[in-house]
Amino acid sequence: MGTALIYDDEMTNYKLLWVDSICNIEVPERLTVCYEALMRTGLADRCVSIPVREATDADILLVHSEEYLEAVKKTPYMTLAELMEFTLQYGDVYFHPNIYHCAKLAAGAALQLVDSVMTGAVRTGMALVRPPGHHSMRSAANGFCVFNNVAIAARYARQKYGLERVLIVDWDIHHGQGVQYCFEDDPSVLYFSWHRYEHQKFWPNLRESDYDTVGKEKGAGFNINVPWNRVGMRNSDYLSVFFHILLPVAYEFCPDLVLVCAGFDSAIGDPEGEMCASPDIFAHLTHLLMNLAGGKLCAVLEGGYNLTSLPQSVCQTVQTLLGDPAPPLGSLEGPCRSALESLHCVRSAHKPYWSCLKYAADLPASESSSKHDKLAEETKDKAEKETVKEEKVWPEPQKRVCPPVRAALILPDNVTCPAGCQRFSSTEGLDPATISKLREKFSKDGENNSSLTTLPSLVALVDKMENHEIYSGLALVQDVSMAMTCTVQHAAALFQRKTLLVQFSGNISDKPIGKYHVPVCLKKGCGDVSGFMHAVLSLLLPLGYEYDPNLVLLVRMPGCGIWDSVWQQLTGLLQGLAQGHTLILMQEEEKPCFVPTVSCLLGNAAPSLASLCAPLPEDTEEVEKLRYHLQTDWKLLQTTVSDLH
Ligand code: Q9C
Ligand code: ZN
Repeated sequence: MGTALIYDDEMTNYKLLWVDSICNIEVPERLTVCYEALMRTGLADRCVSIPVREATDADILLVHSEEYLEAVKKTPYMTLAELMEFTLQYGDVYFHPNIYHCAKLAAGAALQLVDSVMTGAVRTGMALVRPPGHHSMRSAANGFCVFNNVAIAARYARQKYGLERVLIVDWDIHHGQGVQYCFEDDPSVLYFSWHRYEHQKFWPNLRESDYDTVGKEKGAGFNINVPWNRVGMRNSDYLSVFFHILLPVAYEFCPDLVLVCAGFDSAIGDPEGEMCASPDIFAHLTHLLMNLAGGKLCAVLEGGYNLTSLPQSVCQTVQTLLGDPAPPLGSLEGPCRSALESLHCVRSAHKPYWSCLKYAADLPASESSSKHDKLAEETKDKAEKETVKEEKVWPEPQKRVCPPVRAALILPDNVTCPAGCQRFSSTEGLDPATISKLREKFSKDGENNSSLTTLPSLVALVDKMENHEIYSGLALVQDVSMAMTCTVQHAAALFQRKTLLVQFSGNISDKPIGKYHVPVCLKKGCGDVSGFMHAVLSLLLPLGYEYDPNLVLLVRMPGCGIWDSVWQQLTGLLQGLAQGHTLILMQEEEKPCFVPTVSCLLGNAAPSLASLCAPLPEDTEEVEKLRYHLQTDWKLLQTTVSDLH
């Protein structure tokens, strides 16, 4: 199933007509550079191109007042002086005779995208639009925004398709206060936003952008604000917030649709955000959201003002929506002190509302640490104001490798190979010495034919992954333990020990915990879906990302009792690591689960899990205990400042 790309040149046909040093960054080229980059890289051709439409009055009235709509309707007929005066009643925005038309197209593009995804014409998509939307309010334009494209899309999707829950992820660097106001008391729309805040010193300077604004009445808990109180946040800060706040809550919420306020002013080089996250982080943010809601994800452009990093970030997002495995991020540090403070504050503020946060640490009563930070900040600010901002430079994202074979399968002869995969049984290219060595090592019972055929194939498959001829693989074998030992030994030599081995079994490991050995014992095994997902999101993924493996070996021991849909989630999420080099080992008897697993290897989304109930307290405790134990070695596991050693 495809990826939609919605774009129309017409949305470049308005611009700032007077001098205004705040609005001069919102230029038509923002859109043209993105589209050109998508064309140049061939990504646009791989997408399904969907035409825009104008949003109707009824669409716009889902979010905005009649008075406001009628006022904006008059702008095409205004003189320059009248436009300037009209603009003055709003903050940080400009009008142009053609902006009303473009704003209807921008909102309409978001609705076309929702329709394409909800009817199943495509699985995901992105709309490249101007003007952006997330700052506009019921009766006000604001922050370059006229109509709230994503808020309208959320209401529209709820109404037209009867959706019960919509998740809005706002990774733009500004707070989408317009979206917050729209859904504040509405538990059917979960709004998540991170934003440059600097203790309210950054625009739009609202008290209600802080972490303790969590939603009202029935909507309490369904508004999540993550304030960034320092500039310069990096990839690891963004990922920490995904692992320890957004993803656990999103899986518990269980959305029917994911909408992204996809602003790229959160990337390095942006004059507004002044953050340091690289454009390829958006590949991972996208990937991590793509297994929610059965993969139904709509990204709608918001901000992004650096004309170099903006198109790079857009390409990373679209390429991930197309299903290409995410690029390597290289070594990540832990989150910085200020990010940890925010993480701690948000988790404790949302603790009453989400069972995944039930064991989050409380804030110290005095809030002294954050006061310290404020003081430090003020001294730093003074120093900074005197130094000139220097231009940031960063390397262009590497071209993402796309091996010709997506999934290679080692199967017994009586099992048919699903479409889109390659049956793999090859010792070609292996030297005979390797084969006889394998035979020596593993043929304990002489006649065991798996050591004669399966093991050499496994070894050859790993080699081809290393050479980027194959992304991922799956083997249905007679003896999983033997296959695992063999693969680990071979990969250790080949990949310099950068293999992430994820093993599921019904047995308890007798080896003690160590930096490189993390046994997780869940009370109901893998039977408790929420306990299991908690372990995956807040323990396995951060460990995996910080370890940065070249190969993920996922082993399903017989009788591990893991549900298919959970296993599929795991398979999907782990493909963000090692550039998608995932090798799965399963026992021949587990055939029923093999087709769904292969589907995930092929880049299809895992089916949505049912809304998660509270995990067993013992399981959460076990995971939290491990996280606490390991966070000196693995910084991405930290969630509070006191975790700093
Ligand atoms: N330097 C969007 O990104 N000006 N809007 C802030 C502080 C307004 C941004 C001034 C920025 C609006 C969609
Ligand atoms: Zn923005």
